Amino acid sequence: MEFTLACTYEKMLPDEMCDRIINAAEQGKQGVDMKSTVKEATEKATNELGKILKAQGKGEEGKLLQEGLNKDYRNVLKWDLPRCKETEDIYQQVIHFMNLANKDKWNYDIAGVETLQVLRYPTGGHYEWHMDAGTDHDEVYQRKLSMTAYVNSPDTDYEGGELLINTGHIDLEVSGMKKGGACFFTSFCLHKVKPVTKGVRWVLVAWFRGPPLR
Ligand SMILES: O=C(O)CCC(=O)C(=O)O
Repeated sequence: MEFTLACTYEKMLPDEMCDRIINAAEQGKQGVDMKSTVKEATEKATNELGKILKAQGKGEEGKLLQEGLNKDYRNVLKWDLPRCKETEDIYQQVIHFMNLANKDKWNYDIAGVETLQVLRYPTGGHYEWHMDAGTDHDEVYQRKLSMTAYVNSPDTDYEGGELLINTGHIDLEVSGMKKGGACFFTSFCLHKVKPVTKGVRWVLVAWFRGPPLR
């Protein structure tokens, strides 16, 4: 994609890594818990449960439950993919490509990557317009670059679920992506994911941080 706000790579992750990422998420307790609980509980009960989990020190699980309630805005399940021995090769690959993209397009000062996340969009799953930068109060390191990596096949595994990036005057559709491909974009772009109309969309997402822009 020839555009200064975004940059794509046809193949960032080998198929074996893509499959490992989905398997890790499918076996991950957090996402499974959220899926079943949100489906079965009423909104009020789920909200209460979220508060209880937070009070028990399970803040992240509580937050996930409460976020999961707002399905009009974001209907997706998420899992963290913590950095460890088993995932280090995935982190290295992502960081390597981020460095290529950054050198090619932005030359931002990047200090590190947040914990990678795996997202599962079911049929009907979507994510409304939002911006990744400026969503927290970390004044030391700000989000500068965002990434979506396609870990299943947009061609054969699902329909819809297109990533759109707003350029200020058009909504740029990230098209032609294959399993293992990746799109990097500046974290201050508004972006959204259109509803998945058939199948399930799996992606790996990342945010890269660095000192404030000057
Ligand atoms: O699913 C995607 O491609 C983008 C996800 C996203 O926008 C986010 O997690 O902030």
